[in-house]
Amino acid sequence: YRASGRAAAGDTFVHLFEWKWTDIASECETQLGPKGYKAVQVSPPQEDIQGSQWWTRYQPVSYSIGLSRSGSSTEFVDMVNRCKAVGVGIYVDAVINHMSAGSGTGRIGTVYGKYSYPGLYTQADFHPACAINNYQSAANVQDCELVGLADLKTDSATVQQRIADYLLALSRLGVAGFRLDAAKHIQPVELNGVISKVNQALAAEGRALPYYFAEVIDYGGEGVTARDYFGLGYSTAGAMDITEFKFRGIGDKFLGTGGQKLAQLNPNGASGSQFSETAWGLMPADKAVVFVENHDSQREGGISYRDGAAYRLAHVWMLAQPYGYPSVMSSYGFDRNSQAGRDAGPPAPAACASALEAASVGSWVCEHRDPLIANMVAFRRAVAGAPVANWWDNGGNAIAFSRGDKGFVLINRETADLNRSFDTGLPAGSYCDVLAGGKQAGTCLGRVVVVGADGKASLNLGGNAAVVLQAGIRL
Ligand code: LM2
Ligand code: CA
Repeated sequence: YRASGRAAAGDTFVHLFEWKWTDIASECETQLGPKGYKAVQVSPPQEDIQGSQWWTRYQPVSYSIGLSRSGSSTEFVDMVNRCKAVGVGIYVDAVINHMSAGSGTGRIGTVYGKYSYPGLYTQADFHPACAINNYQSAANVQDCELVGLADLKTDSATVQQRIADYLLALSRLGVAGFRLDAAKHIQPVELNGVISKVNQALAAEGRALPYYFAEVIDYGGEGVTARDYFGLGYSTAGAMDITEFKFRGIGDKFLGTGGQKLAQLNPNGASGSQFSETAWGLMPADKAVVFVENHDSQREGGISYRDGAAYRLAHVWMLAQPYGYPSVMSSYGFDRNSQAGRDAGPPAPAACASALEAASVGSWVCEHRDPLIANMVAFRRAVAGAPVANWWDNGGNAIAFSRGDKGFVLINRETADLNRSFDTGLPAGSYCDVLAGGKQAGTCLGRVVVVGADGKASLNLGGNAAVVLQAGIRL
């Protein structure tokens, strides 16, 4: 059996954070399919606690997808089908480690208490109450309560089956994969129990198996490591992937935090100043889901749409280099300087901001539509498998490299212009800048770059800009 949502080298997915199902369906048809995005991670669809904050969705009170802030179950199914029809899978954010922190009435009317969810879980299905307060202890992290959320007794076969039933129901609707929320807080063997139950049932029905990626935050120095989760999901199908949070360190190069610079992304650079799996202690490339930011980090002060050029260029680089399965975050504007601002839920449906920098509180940013991000999705697929070659840097914040003889990337994060000749690795020709939209009706939409018979091209590029060339996209 093949995992239907599993990524091939060169794939990219997008996280449409808090988007409505109906809007995602049309986004698949008008933007994501045409640009080549493999899948969309959607916000948790199950019934949650009431409230206007975005994070209510991380407090389940039942596994009904009848009506969430993103829409109805009918709209959900329509989204799955319409996206699938244009080649875009849906990845559901599966909140399966815990339920709510308190008591009340859920968004669809479920009357719940902490540890008591009618028809689903009773007190016996939860770990005894204790707070997560010691990240050196795997037992504390996995069997106690994360910010007071009722922690499911995931060692119990009945609990595993209940969770599996939720994932099965979604899989049968055509969902292509799952982000396993807070996976670090579930023991690996227990997570494997859940996945095996899902995969075995789907295999028996002759259905494709979902793609899984576990959210395991591992920056080092804790009792639970990402490595603990390697090999999970092998029981019936391919492996499960894992979020590689250390990759986020690349954001500091683009922001110039503490004097960091792009030249340090040279995979063959001087020891202690290079980007490589070993130097950074990253997990193997075929397991890693990578991202510049996620919905948590953008609220914790990390790089985001506000950073404009640095954010765009970080994405050009993430999508141009070969490591990992990249995820692009798509956000709405929020005030990061107040708790209420950071907690604020999504704005009413409206158009995307005209540019990242133009996004304001209460508007949708739509990072995934930015030309420097969206136009890299097809490039990544086109150069898949080709190694990084022809590296050049200025020792500072200008870098260039090729992907074998399939593509060439120049990023100038300096403020000054860059004017010199580059080894592009490409065959001779007149190439169209991919970031400007490539070629249409026989003409380049942006600049034309002439590559000589020696593979060299003279380029004059302004500050905070990039040029990307792709084999085949030429006059
Ligand atoms: C995650 N990954 O492991 C999500 O990426 C993250 O966004 C979730 O936290 C978390 N795990 C739980 O699924 C978010 C949010 C928290 C929020 C929780 C639960 O970042 O701030 O906690 O969802 O809704 C909120 C309050 C917190 C309170 C808690 C319980 O912010 O102050 O703690 O609810 O009432 C007492
Ligand atoms: Ca747990």
